[in-house]
Amino acid sequence: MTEQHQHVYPVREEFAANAWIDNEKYLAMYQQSVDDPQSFWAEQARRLDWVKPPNQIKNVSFASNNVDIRWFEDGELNACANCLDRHLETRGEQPAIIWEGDEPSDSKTLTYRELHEGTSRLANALKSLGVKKGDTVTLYMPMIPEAAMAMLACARIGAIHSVVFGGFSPDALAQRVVDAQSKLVITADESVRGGKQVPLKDNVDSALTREGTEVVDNVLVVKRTGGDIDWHDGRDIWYHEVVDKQSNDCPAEPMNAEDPLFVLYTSGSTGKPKGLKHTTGGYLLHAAMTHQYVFDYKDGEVYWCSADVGWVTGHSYIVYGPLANGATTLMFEGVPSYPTHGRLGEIIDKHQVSILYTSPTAVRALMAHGDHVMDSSSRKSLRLLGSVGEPINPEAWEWFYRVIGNEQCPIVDTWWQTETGGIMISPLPGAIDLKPGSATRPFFGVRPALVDNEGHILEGATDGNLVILDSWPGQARSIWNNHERFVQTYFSTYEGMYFTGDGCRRDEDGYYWITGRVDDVLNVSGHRMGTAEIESSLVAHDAVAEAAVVGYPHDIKGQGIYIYVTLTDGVEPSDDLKKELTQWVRKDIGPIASPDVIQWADGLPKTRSGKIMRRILRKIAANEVDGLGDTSTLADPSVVEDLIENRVNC
Ligand code: 6R9
Repeated sequence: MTEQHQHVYPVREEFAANAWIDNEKYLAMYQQSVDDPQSFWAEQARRLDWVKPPNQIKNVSFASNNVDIRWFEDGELNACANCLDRHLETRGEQPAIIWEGDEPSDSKTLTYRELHEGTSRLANALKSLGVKKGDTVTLYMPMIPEAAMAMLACARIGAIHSVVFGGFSPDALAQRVVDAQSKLVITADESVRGGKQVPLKDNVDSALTREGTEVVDNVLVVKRTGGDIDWHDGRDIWYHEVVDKQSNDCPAEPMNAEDPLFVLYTSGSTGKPKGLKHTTGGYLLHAAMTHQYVFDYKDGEVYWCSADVGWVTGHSYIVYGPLANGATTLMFEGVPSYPTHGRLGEIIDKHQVSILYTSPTAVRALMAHGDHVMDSSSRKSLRLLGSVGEPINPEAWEWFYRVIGNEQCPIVDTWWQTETGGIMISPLPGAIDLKPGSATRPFFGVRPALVDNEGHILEGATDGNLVILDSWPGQARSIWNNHERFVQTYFSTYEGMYFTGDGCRRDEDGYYWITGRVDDVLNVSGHRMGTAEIESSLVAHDAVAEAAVVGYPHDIKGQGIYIYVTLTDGVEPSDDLKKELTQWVRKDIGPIASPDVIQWADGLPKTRSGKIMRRILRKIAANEVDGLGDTSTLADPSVVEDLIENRVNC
């Protein structure tokens, strides 16, 4: 860390004076939340509308022989009613969703009343198609209001949504449909991003030829572009045809607080993607409360989270958190670089956005074009900025602050995970002084700790593995159909603690600095990917005998994907083969998994027991070949020289 990055940005007095939470309040509330979680959360739970208010607040075991997480377990509520119905009386005519299309000329606003009506109609349509409480529905959709409506309509009738990011391939989609056993898929003919069409319906068609997908009875198709698509009579149904004829009256199903709200797939260090199971009461409370306090959201403000609903950030901070708070949430269909790199700022001006929540990779992509990319907008409406998805390097933080925020807006660097449901470590902007690059301090009820590799808790300023010592309401309860894997992945590394998979440093002020994954998970442009997933895709190709995937530092994406490939005997390396393997992975997993670099390797560095030493491969990819460390345990140390010699510059 160089001198310039030690810069501290103190909370501004005028900000603190108007903020929900100032420093004094933060300290008092934090203390109460960890000293007496039962009473703290009993009180906080009142921010939701309960059909039956809970008496049981927290009932949790992190013991590896009995991981059991329950919050508000005797309470009943409906997440959709909390996001829509309860606002109708006071803010029925207020914009709930401002939608900005891919083309700047294309935007529209849905009031709470309109969103409620559309959602209720869709909920009735789902019922008419035989979707029942407890069924799963897979969503593979563009960033259009129907995506939010589909999530909420599921919640309304007690169905469990599984949103699959629209950039995933047919195979990846099929895998998730089969794992969740969805009888219904909701999609669109095409999505539009950056002026290009993405054939969502075609992808669904091809996904549904895969083994196991016979479970799908119907595909509901939103007409987004009117593009040419194939039609399977009896299976495919136009969204507007079935939704328009429904009544707009659909009573919200009372759900137990611990009934699942959604499943969301994410990558791990091993095996297939896992479906994290989130439940209703605790998740919604955590999403709503963090949205209000971390973004210091005030009534009437326009708030914009630029994530996709296919990721957890979109779930918690485009849909559930903001809508539970009666906020106006902006939903953007396109990309920040289309039609020009000024688009992000232009959207902020056009809709008078107060709060912008985006990713370091988006900031770095703009930064690469120089300060003038922001010249087409004033961004005077902005009051607060947020960052999520990966560590934000201090240079990008400073640029975000200076150029996008005109040196007027605090930045909340929010650390959390699909598994945590909502924000865990982040500044509260009226309470915590900022240090560029640090996610700073824990949110209410969150007890982070750093442990060494043996699980001993480390005190004071130190580096370590980040764990969370006690449960919080938004925590995932399990992995879909695989509780054992849930226990294995998160609760068996360090007994009695939730292991995040992240490395972290705590400084002398007790600030947390996330240093990145300590497992075999890559974070490319804020997207999580397991190295094992990409490797197993590659070795399925006839030309590939063996493959090892590592991340390397990438200026814009944070991490790039570097692949070492050993070819099958007799196969000749060539640029065409590199292209073919790149296409192979894109097709298998999706464009987000595209390799950045492929290096041919005659052999891979392995221990005598056959384990690939990724540490060495990571160093070579990063061009840190002087610090390779001990290579004496390798079965054949000579492969390392060969790899260094043939390193691909990146
Ligand atoms: C919300 C989300 C989770 C992983 C997480 C960590 C990284 C997220 C971060 C951050 C540093 C931040 N991460 N936010 N690292 N600073 N502010 O991104 O969920 O897709 O599950 O990724 O992302 O490594 O473990 P998810």
